Amino acid sequence: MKLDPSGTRLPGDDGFLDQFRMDDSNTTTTTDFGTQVNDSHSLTAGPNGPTLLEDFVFRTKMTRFDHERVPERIVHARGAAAHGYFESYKDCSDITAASFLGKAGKQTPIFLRFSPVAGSRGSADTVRDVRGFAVRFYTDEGNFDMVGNNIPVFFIQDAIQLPDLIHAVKPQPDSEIPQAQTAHDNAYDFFAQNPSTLHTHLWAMGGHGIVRSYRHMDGFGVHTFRLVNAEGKSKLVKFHFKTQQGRASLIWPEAQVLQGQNPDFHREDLWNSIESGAFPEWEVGVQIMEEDDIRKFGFDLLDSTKIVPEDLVPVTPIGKIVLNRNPTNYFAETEQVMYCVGNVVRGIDFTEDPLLQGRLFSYLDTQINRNLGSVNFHQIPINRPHAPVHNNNRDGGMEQFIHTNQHPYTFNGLNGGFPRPADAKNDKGYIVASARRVVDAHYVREISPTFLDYWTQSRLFYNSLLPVEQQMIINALRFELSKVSSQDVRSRFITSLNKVHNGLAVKVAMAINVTPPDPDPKFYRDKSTINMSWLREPLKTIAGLRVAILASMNSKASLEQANALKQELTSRGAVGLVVAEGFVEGVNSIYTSTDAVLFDGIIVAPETEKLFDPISSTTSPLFPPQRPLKILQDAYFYGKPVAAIGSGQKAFTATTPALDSQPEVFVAKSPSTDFVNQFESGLKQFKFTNRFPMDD
Ligand code: HDE
Repeated sequence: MKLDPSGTRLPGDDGFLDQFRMDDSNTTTTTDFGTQVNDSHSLTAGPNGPTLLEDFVFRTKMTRFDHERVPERIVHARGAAAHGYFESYKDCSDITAASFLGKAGKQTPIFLRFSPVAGSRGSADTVRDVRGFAVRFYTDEGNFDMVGNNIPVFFIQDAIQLPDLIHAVKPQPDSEIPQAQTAHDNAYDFFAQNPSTLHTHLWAMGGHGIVRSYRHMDGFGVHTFRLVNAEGKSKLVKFHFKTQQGRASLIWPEAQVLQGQNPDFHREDLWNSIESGAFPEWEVGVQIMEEDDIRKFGFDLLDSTKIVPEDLVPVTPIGKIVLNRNPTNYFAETEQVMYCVGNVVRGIDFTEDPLLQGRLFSYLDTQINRNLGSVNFHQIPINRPHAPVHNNNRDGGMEQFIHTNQHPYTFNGLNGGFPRPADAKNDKGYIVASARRVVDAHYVREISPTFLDYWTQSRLFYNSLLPVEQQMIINALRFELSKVSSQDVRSRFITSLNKVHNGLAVKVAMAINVTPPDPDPKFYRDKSTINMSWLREPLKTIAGLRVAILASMNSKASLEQANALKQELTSRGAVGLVVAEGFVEGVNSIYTSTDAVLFDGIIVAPETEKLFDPISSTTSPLFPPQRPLKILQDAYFYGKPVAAIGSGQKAFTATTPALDSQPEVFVAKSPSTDFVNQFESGLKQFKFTNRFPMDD
């Protein structure tokens, strides 16, 4: 149980999980069956003899260990999650009967799990991939799971293609190489053959595939859903979760180094932010459309490869989510949370999107596999609704309840007819059959003709980016395709890309030995829209951003000023860390284990000249050759804000190029408020993109 310092529960903590917590303080070890034992030594036939089969203490302990793992998720295996709450901004009963949206200020507990898609549980956080954004709302009328992503579109249009997509992006079947990457032949073969993948692929190649942290990305429901009010009137909606930290992404060279420097970078960021009280927030909103709008915008609202541009339909805010508590036990909560797209509550309904329809089957099915065949996964504490559960479902592996009703069938007369099917007279919060109508049509096994334009929105996305973001896509595709060995696959992919944008296709082609294609103008529509870019807006807050202050343990003044700066930055919400050659008082990190990628900004403290002198730093036994210089220089090339105080500015002359002659670096005689203000605005700008080379 996490309480705030005043001893009261944090918002969203209704105490539900407390009944399942196990506190071992001041206890003696027992077997699983309650017998007190000493389990630190096996039972052997004499001090040098074999272990005895009758040693139930050894056998049960080892058996439990042997069975500790359940199958990892087939996709989204790696993840990090946190508890928090949703707070409704207003009474939304005009559009939905959902009770958690029924009143301004109403709070509902949530559990939100973030996850890259392709890698296995032990893969690195900063791989290039889509990120899952799965929110469970424990509403007073049952669980609502919004199992979304950080990219608003998806690769395919029909769920039956998911096994193909995932087989293509997962590692090679024979060697299981490469891990958590799409930079290989199978993935690009699939992308080239399936143009529906283009739009999502471009989002992933832009910064949205290598986010700075889970806190710095948006979430999307992706499909069009329905909201239904108490009168049964429905609207079509797209769900949005807009980060209140601001959008920020890494660039590929730093993301790659981070995979080695700190494979848990995102996990740690989320954990530390919450522990430090910098609770991440997202504004929840919906784009609201009428039932008749399904094909009004020139594309099909049931096609998950399409966004609804926000300049056509703005997002209406309906509430916010806040994450304020870390899990107590990773396995019991983050690993065992089992989201189901089919978990909806009254007031929320599905659409006929064929991707969504297939997901309604898959999640429930996969949870049964993950729960080792048991259908009772919903009885695990993290999966239990906080609303009461009564029905005639019975038994199955690991059943937790002792049902007293001896007449578990509907309709029974012998148990008073209970549990009674919900009805309009007695129950206000029950789901009725949707008012949807089925169109009279023949069975077909084909994609809807209204889904067939794969290029207009891919180009819309590309057109809506800043030139520097377009360059990131070019660089990303050059990198990815350089790992594809089949010349056929490379050519086919370029042919497909050329239908999005000739300039893009040509620039990628020239790096990978494919003949640059001629334009294919019949596909090109030159529109752009808003909110596609992650670089246009500065960050809203510097909370949780990491700043290294490079100091020297051999100078008192250096450490003093570094610590003064650290304090000032920390008071503004950032994480200031003083780095020096070795650990003395006032040092948080040492050069030998520090790298530019671990920080969002760098400041050089005074009296550090010797560290940056190429000769002495090459010879220092306290850190790898030239490490302080490399940190400064790399940070500059990664586009991070860099600064120097007083004589620390001498470090700027040691770099190539010499940073003292570069615009956009911060210098000051002393760590004045003015200086910190400027540096803070540099952190909010996040990336100084003038430093990134461009094709033209
Ligand atoms: Fe998933 N997806 N998916 N997916 N998905 C799973 O369910 C599936 C899709 C998403 O943190 C699996 O519990 C199908 C879209 C997230 O636990 C599985 C299709 C979106 C998570 C599955 C899709 C998602 C999953 C694997 C149709 C964004 C992790 C383990 C093409 C809107 C949830 C599991 C967590 C997980 C199936 C496509 C998001 C196999 C059939 C589109 C965030 O059931």
